[in-house]
Amino acid sequence: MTNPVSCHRDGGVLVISVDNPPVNALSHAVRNGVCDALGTVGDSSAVVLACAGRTFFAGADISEFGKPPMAPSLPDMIAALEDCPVPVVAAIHGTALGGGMETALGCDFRVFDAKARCGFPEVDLGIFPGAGGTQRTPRLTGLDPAMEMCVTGKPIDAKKAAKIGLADSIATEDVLASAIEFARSVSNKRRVRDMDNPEADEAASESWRKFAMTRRRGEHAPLLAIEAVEASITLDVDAGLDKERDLFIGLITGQQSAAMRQLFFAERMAAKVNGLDTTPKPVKSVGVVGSGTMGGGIAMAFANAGVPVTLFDANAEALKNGLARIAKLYADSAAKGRMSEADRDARIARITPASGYDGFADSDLVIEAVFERMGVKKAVFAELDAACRPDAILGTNTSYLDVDEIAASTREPSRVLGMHFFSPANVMHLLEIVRGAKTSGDTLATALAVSKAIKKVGVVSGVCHGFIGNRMLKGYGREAGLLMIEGASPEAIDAALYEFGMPMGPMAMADMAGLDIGYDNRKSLVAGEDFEPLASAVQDKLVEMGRKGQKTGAGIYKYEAGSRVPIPDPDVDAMAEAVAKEYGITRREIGADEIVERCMLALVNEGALLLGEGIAQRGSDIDVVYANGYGFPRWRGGPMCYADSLGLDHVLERVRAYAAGPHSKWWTPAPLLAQLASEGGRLSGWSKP
Ligand code: 3H9
Repeated sequence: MTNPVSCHRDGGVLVISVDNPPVNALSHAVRNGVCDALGTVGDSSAVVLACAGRTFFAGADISEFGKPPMAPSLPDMIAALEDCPVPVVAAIHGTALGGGMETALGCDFRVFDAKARCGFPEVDLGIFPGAGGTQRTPRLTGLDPAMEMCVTGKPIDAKKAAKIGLADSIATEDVLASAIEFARSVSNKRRVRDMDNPEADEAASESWRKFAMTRRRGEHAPLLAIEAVEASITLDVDAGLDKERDLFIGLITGQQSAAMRQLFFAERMAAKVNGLDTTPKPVKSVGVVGSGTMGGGIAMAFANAGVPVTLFDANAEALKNGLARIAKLYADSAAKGRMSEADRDARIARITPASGYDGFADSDLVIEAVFERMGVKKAVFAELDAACRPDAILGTNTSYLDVDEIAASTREPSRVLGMHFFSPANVMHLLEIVRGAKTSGDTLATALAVSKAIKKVGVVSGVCHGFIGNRMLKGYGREAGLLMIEGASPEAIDAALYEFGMPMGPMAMADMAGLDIGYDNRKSLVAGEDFEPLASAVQDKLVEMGRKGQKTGAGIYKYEAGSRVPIPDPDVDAMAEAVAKEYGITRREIGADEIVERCMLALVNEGALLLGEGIAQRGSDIDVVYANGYGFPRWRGGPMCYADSLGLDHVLERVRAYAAGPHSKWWTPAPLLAQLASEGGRLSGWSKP
């Protein structure tokens, strides 16, 4: 294996250069190479540590976690940088993340490229900076910025890094040349470990604890990160590092981090499709049909990524309103300081209205986001087929409908596929890419590349009603509806699933989405075959009474004018009781455990069915869909990973127990679940052979 670390001298400065593509992860060979290179300092006056390629170190090598440790460890390498007899300067470009930033903190000085960013994203992997970041950062920045970086995981830019003391200099031109020049100008070491302890900051501790408990509810790492940073106030560096190590080991060996690390790799794996080796086509301009909430959000997602968008709506008034809504959303973001006014104007200017389908004549990709009715969609695709270039790709944003039937309304179905965005489309990270029977490899590869370009996680699904996410949701909603009839109150159902880690329970979610959506959808399905009518009996009555959810001020819950806070309604309990009586069901006390088990196992069994049918390529793809599109707690890894953590034997036994109960027809165990349970396999690790 070639050594990823090389050295050369520039005058009296030893330049240690690391080249470990793609992101210079600090793998064993890198750590070893850097330690060896430090042994060659000789009479050099200073050392510069730099990386080749697109970025400074992106952190510890996550693929080494869980394997036997190999010396030198990352803390050993950082100690070697500190022990180097001459000053060491880090030349930072791209992103210095996690262990990469901790390495930079082991250097005496840090020179940042003007576009470089740094941060501690470890919380997103269920851990915190475990190579000194929690002890060295607050010594440079004080408590509050250190906690912010460790708890939010959000990277900061070079300017902010300089402001809080992490960057000593910002290079406007070549960062390596600037770092070498900087190294020549310093003669003494300035180790962060030798700096004073930071002062206590009760207000910062309290406010970051509050943040961790609300915004990262259920996660262990953010709270322990605060505890580790607080240790830097009183402990000397070595004792602080020991404390950091103890807490870190507890996290890295725990279930939460295992689940979140699995999700990290699953998100990158999702973009890979077996047997797909075509080059994506360039997409330089995009068209969107429909300027409602979805269409507007999709247009913004592209405008945010710098891609010009043509927006058309058959209703001129709706187009005007859509453009006004987009302008307001951008204006609000700029007013909150999330973007500059120039940036706001540039994004708005990227969206051009069109007065007809001929506006799409030059578009490389056109996405339809009109009313969810097959007839309407087919009419739009026939228009697009005629108006667009023959090589343009046509995507439908349908959430349920048959993509093959939509594609059949064009002359060339190979260029058609589903591109199912999640609302709000400019914010949500998931994009379900639905591959039709005739979708070509080019078309699919292009959609996957587009997804990455607009910073979404693309997951490929086959064609079925609701694709991966919404099809699985059917069973989840069915069990919630049945539980309500059988005796659980809506608020008890919501509380149980909220406690499990979902951002909101299924009842509150149905009210937010609008009860009429499910109602209309059921109209196109066969009761008893496609859905359980008993489960939606109360919702059907509510819709027929005009109670469609938040938007009408009442649904399963009531809402005060202008408020989204659900208020339990005894009338709804009475309705559930009446339905139970009508169907001869004796109501009973139902505990949180049963609520969670039934809703979750319904998701899991449907997920296993989807895998067996080849709709999803891998179990981990399903986890990516649920973590990014449905708020499934990332620290549980997704429904398939959760099922694995329960043990598939146990899951199968419980599914069989429900199959022996009153709703047996919905609980036939998925053949793949039975197979993997008997083989000792894992759903999240399963992929299509
Ligand atoms: C840590 O540092 C712990 C320490 O505090 C304590 C230790 C004791 N390791 O995302 P991309 C792979 S924890 C291994 O598509 P981009 C990735 O899987 C670490 N592999 O590129 C993918 O592989 P493939 C803290 C890694 O340009 C390829 O690189 N650091 C790592 O969109 C390209 O990745 C982080 O959490 C890694 N650390 O984004 C940073 N990072 O091609 C994690 C990436 O086979 N990384 N890979 O699918 C990122 O956030 C992004 O990768 C980055 C580039 C922003 C750097």
